[in-house]
Amino acid sequence: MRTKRFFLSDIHLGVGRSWDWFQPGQHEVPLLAALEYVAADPATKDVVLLGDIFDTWVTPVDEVPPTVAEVVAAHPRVTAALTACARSIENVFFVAGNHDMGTTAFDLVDVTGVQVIERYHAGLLYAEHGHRFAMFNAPHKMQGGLDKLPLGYFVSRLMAGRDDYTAPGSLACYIDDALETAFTTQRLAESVIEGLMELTGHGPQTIVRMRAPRSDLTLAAVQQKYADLFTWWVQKFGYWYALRAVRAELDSLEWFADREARQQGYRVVVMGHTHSVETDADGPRRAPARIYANTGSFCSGTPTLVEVDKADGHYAVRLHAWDGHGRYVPGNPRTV
Ligand SMILES: [Mn+2]
Repeated sequence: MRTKRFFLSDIHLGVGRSWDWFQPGQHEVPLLAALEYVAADPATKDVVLLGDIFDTWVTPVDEVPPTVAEVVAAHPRVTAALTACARSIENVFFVAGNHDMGTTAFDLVDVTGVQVIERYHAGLLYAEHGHRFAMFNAPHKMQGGLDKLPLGYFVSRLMAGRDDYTAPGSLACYIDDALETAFTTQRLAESVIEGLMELTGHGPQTIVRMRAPRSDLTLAAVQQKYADLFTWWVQKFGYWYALRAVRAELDSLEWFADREARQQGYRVVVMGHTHSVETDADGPRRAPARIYANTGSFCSGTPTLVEVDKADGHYAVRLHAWDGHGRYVPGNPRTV
């Protein structure tokens, strides 16, 4: 019986540039090993690529960022491993994150057998990347139109290439002050960009190069574009939700995962995005009502997979971590 679902996320494949978060020399072996590992397990039903698999964001402001198709072409071994995986199990699904926002089946035409879906549901198991809950990375819907790039996109462009920018939360130490100011002035986006301009030596007239059909724009225009970000979230979701959405940038998506579980009745919610691996069970000890698991990342020293085994009406959730010596080691399951 095929009852296991494996989730992995935040690979951040690039096109082989020095600023890419995925460095093939360091990260390709564990990634290929993970795909073989899940494909070889006779109980694997689905593998879910849970977003930020391809990175079209982390590119310095004076370079034009790559497309998903260019990223795919730069990784023939990964593409082959995904194709092989899709052949040996029932389904390989792709759910877009923020760094690969807008990826379609057409972009993945060369990754045979990978199915693009918006969100993953299997009974009371639910998974998505999770960026829509984080204020800087949620698709930007304030001004309508097709351009949904959030403020976080420009944060990535400004921070690309810095040694201290290795994960979404790593800007926390720079924007703390900006956030404090923001809560009194409500000029969140302006303060964040201002803080990052100071840090990176850029000014309001610095131009961010974009790929057509998008137009290049200045950082002053970026500040203008997102000026009402915090106010818009407060109007749409309320003040406390908006505050949580800022905290989600620095911390965890747990509050949102629990909220989804409560409102929709899910037993298990899996998300990625934060790069911090987590399994959190709520409810009475030994019999938690629900579990939130986070897949961590594949562009770090310890790549991690989340497995959810759905059998006999129960869900067993466990992490599998790379041991640094060629193997994945399963952790103890939590059952709900
Ligand atoms: Mn993400």
